[in-house]
Amino acid sequence: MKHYDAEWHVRGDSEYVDDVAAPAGMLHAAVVGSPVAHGTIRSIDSASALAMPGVVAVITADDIPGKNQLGPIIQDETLLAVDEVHYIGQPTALVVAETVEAARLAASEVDVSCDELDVIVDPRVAHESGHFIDTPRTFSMGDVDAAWAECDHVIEGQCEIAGQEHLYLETQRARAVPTEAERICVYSSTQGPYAVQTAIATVLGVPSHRIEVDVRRLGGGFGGKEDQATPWAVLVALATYLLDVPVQLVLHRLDDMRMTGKRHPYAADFKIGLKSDGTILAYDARLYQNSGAAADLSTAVLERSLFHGTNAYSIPNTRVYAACCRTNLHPHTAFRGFGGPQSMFVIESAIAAAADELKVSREELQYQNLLSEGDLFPYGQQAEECHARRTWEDAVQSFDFADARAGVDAFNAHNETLKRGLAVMPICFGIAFTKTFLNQASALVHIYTDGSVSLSTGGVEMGQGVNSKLIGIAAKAFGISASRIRVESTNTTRIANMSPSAASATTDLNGNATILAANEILTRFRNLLGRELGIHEVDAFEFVEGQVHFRGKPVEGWDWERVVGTAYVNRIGLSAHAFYATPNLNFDVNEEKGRPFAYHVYGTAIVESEIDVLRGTYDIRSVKIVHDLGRPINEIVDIGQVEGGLAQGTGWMTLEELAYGDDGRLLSGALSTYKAPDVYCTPEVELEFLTDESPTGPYGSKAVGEPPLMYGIGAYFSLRDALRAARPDGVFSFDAPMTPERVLMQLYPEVVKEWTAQPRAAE
Ligand code: MTE
Ligand code: LUZ
Ligand code: MOS
Repeated sequence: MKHYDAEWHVRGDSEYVDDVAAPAGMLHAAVVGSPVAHGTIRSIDSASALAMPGVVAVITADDIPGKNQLGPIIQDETLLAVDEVHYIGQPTALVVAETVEAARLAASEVDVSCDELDVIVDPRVAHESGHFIDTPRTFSMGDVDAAWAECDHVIEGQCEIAGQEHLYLETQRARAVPTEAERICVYSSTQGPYAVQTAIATVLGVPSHRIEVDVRRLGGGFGGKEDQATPWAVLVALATYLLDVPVQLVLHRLDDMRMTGKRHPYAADFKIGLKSDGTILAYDARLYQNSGAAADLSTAVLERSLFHGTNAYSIPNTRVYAACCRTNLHPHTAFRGFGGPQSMFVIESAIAAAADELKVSREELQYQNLLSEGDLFPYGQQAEECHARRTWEDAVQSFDFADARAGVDAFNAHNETLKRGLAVMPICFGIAFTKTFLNQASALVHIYTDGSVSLSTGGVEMGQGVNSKLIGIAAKAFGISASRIRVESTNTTRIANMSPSAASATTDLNGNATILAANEILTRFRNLLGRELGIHEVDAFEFVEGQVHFRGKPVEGWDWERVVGTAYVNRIGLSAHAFYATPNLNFDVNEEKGRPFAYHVYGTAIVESEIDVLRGTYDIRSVKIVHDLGRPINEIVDIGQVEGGLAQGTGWMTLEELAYGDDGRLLSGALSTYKAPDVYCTPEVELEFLTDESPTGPYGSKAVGEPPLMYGIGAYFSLRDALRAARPDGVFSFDAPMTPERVLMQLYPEVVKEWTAQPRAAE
């Protein structure tokens, strides 16, 4: 089955928030952001903006009827700034006008004047001065301090890992429409409709049942709309509440880049200890997360960094310390991988540093220390159905790693200006929200009397194909054709209290709820068939391609439509609502032990690259992956997720340079200065799937959304391997991304030194 939305996408028929015809009298909003990264507000002067043509209102914190309070975990943010501002672009006022242009022009005329305060942008500086969000945490296993004495080699190092812009095609946006009886319906491009509903109710000071949030689909989320879609939806709801007309806000790309948080940059220190045979005995890491100016999802992201601190390796003595460091940048947020990629980069760096020291290949150390069945993760969960070694072994065999290595060596022996590199990248990613309570979902199924089916769940379609998968699941559960089923928009009046579509768990959670709802209706149908046909053994009834079967044989004259119609006239309900909660999850935050994940997704990638040692430019030549997919529900969608995740991870590790000035200004705040991978960067990809049944995922499937992003880390180490071929004696840092500039700086440190020693010309 193809991607459910493909046809509408290609025809341009798919509707996003701004594509729906505007309701009569709709006004447009634009946000006034803080001009400074840290300061006390002296005044907000909106007189000249209000005098501009088409401007209807300028809304500030004083106009908020309920609580001026936001924040998904810790309520530490305002909707509109009061007294102080903490990052550039922080919303301070909202201009409402008759056109988008008038609103944006007027927003630039609102004068926010501030007395500037000290700005911190570096997480290490924030850490030293104790600027934390919540308290730092440590996961540990074994006795790290005692283990160093038993190590033959102890290596230390540092990492500096840049963040990443989400770059969803559809920027943040929302539309609010007043409906009767003081209710507001909000169309939001959000991964978390329930979070939006709750935040609006809080800010307006009204009960949740007065707010309806509806989401058809997103033009990409990638985590950037798990929480950070909320303020924009609350702002339009506030404007609608105050003015009693529909209001829409669409962020301009430049405002979206400037105002919204991104993947967290991390700094890290590591220490790794090995026996001379290559066994890793001890690992000690300190992770300094650049959280930005408010909590947002940072504490949860930090937790996942801790969970994935040792990636797919078994290290008996491990200690990972991690701190959310408060800086004066936009609050950073969820991004595909959710803190996992950063800590996985650190352990991969430590292993690379150890390989340099021991003068062995990085792959040798990686393989030797891979997780095996039954090994313990530092947080106390056991590796069950562990495919770390299997995917590695399958990859090196299927894709003939030895031959690839020999080819690279031969190439390098005969080329001076081009050098090739290879890296193997194993991944291990835990599936479930790490906040156990979020692992719940519900589904609402209606069957109409003509046999067509309407399915609602809390799952949000953001391009990842959840609707295609849910249709596949419902079709399989009912035993009918997929063409009979439609997935409805995600709406808070049909599905209450939904968890965000995130953590790669949307299909697992909502798909399982869908199966439960379908089974409720099927049970009614079986009993009905039993009565109609005078058969007691009702469990032997099933539908196969829309036809009733009994004990595996077709029952003449009884098909889906007849059963549905018969149920209707017999006054049997044709709707069901079901609730699912993932079983056997627990985590004790005092002990930092438990079983937080339903299962893990494994995989191994082999990445080959080529650098030009004169220009610093490079090419990722090929990526070959063995990925642990479970029984796929929709293999085409899954291939798209693996390839897309890989491209996004490779971009993060190689091209996408998120840079900030000391004044907290985003320097790479436009698409002219921020380079994301395009089709020309996309390497040849070969995929092989492991399709063992998952015990938890619907019909044995496994979550697929985030894990493949981390194959991108392999691109970094592949380039590093090529650097090593060019400079066998080179000393390379562990700073990401490995941009072409950085390739040159790694190759020619003496030149960099000379340059930086020269006094800068006055600017
Ligand atoms: N794929 C597309 N096309 N667009 C997206 O926004 N988000 C990713 C991933 N794949 C995303 C995507 C992220 S961050 C997550 S958590 C999962 O999809 C969410 O969907 P799932 O839970 O259905 O996998
Ligand atoms: N979001 C979240 C996530 O709230 N909790 C998680 O554990 C998570 N994991 C990955 C991505 N988003
Ligand atoms: Mo994804 S970072 O869980 O939205």
